[in-house]
Amino acid sequence: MSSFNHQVKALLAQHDALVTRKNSPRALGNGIYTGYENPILTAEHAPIFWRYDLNEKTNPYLMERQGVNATFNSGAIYWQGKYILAVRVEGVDRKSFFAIAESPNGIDNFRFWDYPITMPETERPDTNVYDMRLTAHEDGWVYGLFCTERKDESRPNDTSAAEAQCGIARTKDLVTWERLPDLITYSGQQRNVVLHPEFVEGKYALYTRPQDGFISVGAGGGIGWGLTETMTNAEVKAEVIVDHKIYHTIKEVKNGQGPAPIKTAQGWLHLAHGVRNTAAGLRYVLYMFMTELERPWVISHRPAGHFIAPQGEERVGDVSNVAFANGWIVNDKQEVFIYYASSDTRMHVATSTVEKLIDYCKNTPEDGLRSAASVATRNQLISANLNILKDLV
Ligand code: M1P
Repeated sequence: MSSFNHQVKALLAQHDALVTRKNSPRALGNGIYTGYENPILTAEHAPIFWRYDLNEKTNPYLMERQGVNATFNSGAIYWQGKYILAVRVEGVDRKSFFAIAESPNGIDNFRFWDYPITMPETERPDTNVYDMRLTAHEDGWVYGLFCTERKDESRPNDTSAAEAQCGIARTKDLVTWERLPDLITYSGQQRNVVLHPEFVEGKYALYTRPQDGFISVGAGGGIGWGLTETMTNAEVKAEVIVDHKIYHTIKEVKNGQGPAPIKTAQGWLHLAHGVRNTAAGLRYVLYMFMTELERPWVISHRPAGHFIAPQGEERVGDVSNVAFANGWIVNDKQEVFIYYASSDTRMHVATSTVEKLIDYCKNTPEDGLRSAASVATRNQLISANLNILKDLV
């Protein structure tokens, strides 16, 4: 065998060893969820044939011609017994695209399908697309809502001036996607828009995130809610904020709905991200809340603080100190697989159950919004625990 072919085989073997590596639970959990030792997807999980030209004639040095920089912010769906992610893959050219990766068990052995998603464009081409939320809607379609980013043409001399809006596509097989017109709202920009899985008052319901600028949400912001008659020409005429950003909390600067909420007998479970500013830059963490079953826009339970924050190596990456989630899966056993990205670089999983997440949302104290209130809440826990410990030891 030629040395070239030998090297190709070595690359393929190394890739296969990475993809098939077993994942194991981290030793000590917090009772709410189980974390796992390894990321489930990294840039190196992208197939070798996506990155290298494997023809010796055109690539005698076996160069990685089209490198992949990151695999992160993934939508998720349980599909024909498989755990499916619609991954945000970012090439070294900084362009993101979507690609499906599937796993038999949800915690390891994620393998990309041969081709990324070919996402049709509207008459106004996207510069960059990312952060797809998948919703299996009761109308029978699987919708993918994502951010479409384009140059802000009103500021032609500013090469960083961008505009974010909500792109919409739908599919029946996750392979062929029908692109629909972008969502129309009456806010400046939109990111983190998510389709609720059921009709509400006979209409499609959307969680939105109005923002004044591309990065800064400005004076507004918060997780919004609005209805649209149709998804084929989606338009939210009235947006109301249902989860506000709040001073000196984990969502002081901005927040955004994560994946579509999970329906339970006791209400809807929500996962979201909250952002605060620090001397070291923005810090993104995940938090949860529950909304009423019949009124999914009305919050019934708000556990204080973060649910998942970036830890250890997760804190470092292209955009450090970020935990971000736009996908989770409930399987037939009511187990929940929470797919989160760390620092805009790689994907992880944490597992829990519907029962545990309801308990977490209902029985974790709310944020009292003052240090004194936090101490009072903690003191109740301490005195109750000291009574128990007295009898134990
Ligand atoms: O870089 C962190 C995240 O920033 C944006 O999220 P948000 O709109 O809430 O600020 C998105 O670009 C997201 O993709 C990214 O992970």
